[in-house]
Amino acid sequence: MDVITLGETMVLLTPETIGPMRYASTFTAKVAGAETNVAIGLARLGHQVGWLSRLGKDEFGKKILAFIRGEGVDISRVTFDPQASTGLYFKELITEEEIAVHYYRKDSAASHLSPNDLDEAYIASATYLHLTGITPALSDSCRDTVFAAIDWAKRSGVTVVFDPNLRRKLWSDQKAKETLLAISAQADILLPGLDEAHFLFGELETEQLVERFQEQGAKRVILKLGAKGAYYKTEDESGYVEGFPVRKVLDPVGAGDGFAAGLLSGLLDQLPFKEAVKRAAAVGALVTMVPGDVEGLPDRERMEAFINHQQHADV
Ligand code: KDG
Repeated sequence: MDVITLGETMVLLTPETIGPMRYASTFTAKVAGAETNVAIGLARLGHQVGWLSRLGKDEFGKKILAFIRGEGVDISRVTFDPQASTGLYFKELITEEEIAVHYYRKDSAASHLSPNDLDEAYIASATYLHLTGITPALSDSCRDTVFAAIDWAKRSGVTVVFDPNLRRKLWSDQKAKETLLAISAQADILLPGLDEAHFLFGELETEQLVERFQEQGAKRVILKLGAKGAYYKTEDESGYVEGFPVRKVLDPVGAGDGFAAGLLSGLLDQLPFKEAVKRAAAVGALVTMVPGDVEGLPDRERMEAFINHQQHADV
């Protein structure tokens, strides 16, 4: 495996009408979850990727499994839990530009993930282990699972990639801070957003924020700056990468996951670090142009055309 990821995936219900959701009568049902968004992004770019999770033994669980499998992600380590339901998530379109997210995932099947669900040999087979800060927010056993997975990865020389993905609806600020800092400190590659870095360290400048993460132990840090691109710092280089212009952002949710998929794809293709960050910015931008969390993730042809078109536009 090139990349293994673990975490919760839900059925995403989006009203077909704009406005308060109480007036909505029809919804589209899609599949979304930060970790499988990344997995799908990587699979579309031709990489070998596996997802480990639990689903409810219900129709939504079956829908998710079929969808993720259909995208070419290895689902051999996904189990069905007969005692709990698959999580749901609603994306309310308050106005054309304003989105609110509502979770129905308390006590979901995935929140019962525990270290016993981990397969050490499976993790050891990967080049990268991708984790997000959503999983430890779901329950204590999920948090233990994340730390156990990191331990296994470290023991086997697997590179740990962590996206803090702060979701304040899921836990208290204090618990989020403690846990996200503890995991960030162990990350070989850390992918915070600017808001998350401010949440953890206060209103410091971009470069100071990255230094703070590195002082805590993170090795390579890429701070995502939204439409402005990203600032990255590794053991031996640092720099800014510009964002790719997007004519109209139709749905920003999932852009960070696209960024992670683009970065890992670039690193797996042995691109120089800066080029991998550029690929990350390109895939992140492409995701925002299509409604849905995964629908805008490009295949290789689309990604290359987008990057090349932009490079010509720069000349
Ligand atoms: O990163 C996009 C995710 O936020 C979305 O797909 C749903 O995993 C999700 C979450 O917990 O918010």
